[in-house]
Amino acid sequence: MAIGFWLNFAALAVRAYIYLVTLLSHRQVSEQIDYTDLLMVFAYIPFVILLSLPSGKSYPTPLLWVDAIQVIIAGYLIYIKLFSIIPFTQISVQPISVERLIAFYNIADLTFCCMAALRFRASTTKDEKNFYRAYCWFIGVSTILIGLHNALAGQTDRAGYPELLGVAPGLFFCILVYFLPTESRGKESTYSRNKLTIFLNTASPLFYTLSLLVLSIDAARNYFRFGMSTIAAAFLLYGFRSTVLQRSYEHSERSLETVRDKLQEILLTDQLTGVANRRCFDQTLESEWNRAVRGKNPMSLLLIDVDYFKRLNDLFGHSVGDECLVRVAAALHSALPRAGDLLARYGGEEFAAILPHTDQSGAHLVAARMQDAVNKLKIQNESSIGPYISISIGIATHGPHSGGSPRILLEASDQALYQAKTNGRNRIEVAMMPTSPSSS
Ligand code: GH3
Ligand code: MG
Ligand code: MG
Repeated sequence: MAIGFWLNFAALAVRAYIYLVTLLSHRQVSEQIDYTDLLMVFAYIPFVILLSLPSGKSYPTPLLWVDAIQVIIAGYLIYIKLFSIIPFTQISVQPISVERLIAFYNIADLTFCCMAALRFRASTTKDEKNFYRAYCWFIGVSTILIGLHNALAGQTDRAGYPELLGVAPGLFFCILVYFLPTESRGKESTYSRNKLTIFLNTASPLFYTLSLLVLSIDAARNYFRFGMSTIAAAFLLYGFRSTVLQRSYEHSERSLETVRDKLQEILLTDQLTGVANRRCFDQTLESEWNRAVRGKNPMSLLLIDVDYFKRLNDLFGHSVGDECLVRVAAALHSALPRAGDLLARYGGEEFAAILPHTDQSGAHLVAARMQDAVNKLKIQNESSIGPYISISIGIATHGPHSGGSPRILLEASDQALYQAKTNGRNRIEVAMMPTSPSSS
């Protein structure tokens, strides 16, 4: 914006000086082209870029450069089109009429009013809303004043005081900036992205290339080589832009995938022991059950509970209890060599293992291996059954012809575990499952 305003100020200052000198010397308004109009056209460039920046997100710098180059070329082509002159060559196909120039500035200002209003509507943050509100005010008042100036000054061949009206919008802007609320920065309140925002964010970059192509094709009629070079430039810049965008999409897709995997892992893992959590257990039990029923395969469920764990907590403290759980989980896991088996922390000091394609004898073998692994840890505890930590296991098996549901399998293994507890702990009990043709 600063660049835009400085260019504008420079053009207006030079122009004001020229008019003032002409006015004081009572001369005719000079027909000769001064390049203040080139500055005026270029002063629009930063605003075009500004008004087409995507709302509510950061914009990669390479894209900003591509846009800037496209708009600069477009501004240059507009100047050539308007003035029928290649700047600084003094070769003019035909001099520009005052009406044409006035029409151009009026149309450009009105277009900016519409763009600013659209951006105000599509703003997604409070800062953006404030900014575009101020910009709407500025461009609105400036369009009226410049329109007035052009209407008054354009009617006469002599320089008159209305020419000085041209500097008024700049002054108005300074006053506006002076009274702008400054505390708005950093306020987080955001507005939802509506369809307009999404449309503007997506379509505005295309606008540059399209304008550049149209202007280049038009320029090629009078200045063939120059026009063809800018057409080529438009394609090259668009190609570069697409490559940069594609790269950034690939990058964000990869990082999103990484975050998604990480979240999934967090969602399904028990934080303390690192084995699957209850959520993962519930999901897996359901899916493995369905698979077993479809394939008429057996599956077993083991519920494992640490004996007299409360005592260990009471004796040595919770952190020792936690460490014990971590080691017990690792030992239980080591007893499950098959990739398809799942060990989960069912809750507190209870674990569960889902063993697909495993019948009762197989499940018993695994349970014995688990007991053995935990016994080998020799974690100290003092209870009526010995000086070390032990586990009790309840087994329930779903046979190829047994009925029921995952819930019944779970209840059966819980019953078996209860049996193991009441029968003295540090033991394995097997649940009796109903044998009826599968109903699901
Ligand atoms: P039983 O042989 O009948 O299973 O006796 P128990 O003491 O193991 O059974 P109970 O269910 O009464 O005690 C379980 C204890 O496990 C109670 C609770 O404080 C403790 N506990 C549950 N989750 C955790 C945990 O994450 N860390 C620790 N350190 N202790 C836990
Ligand atoms: Mg216990
Ligand atoms: Mg328990």
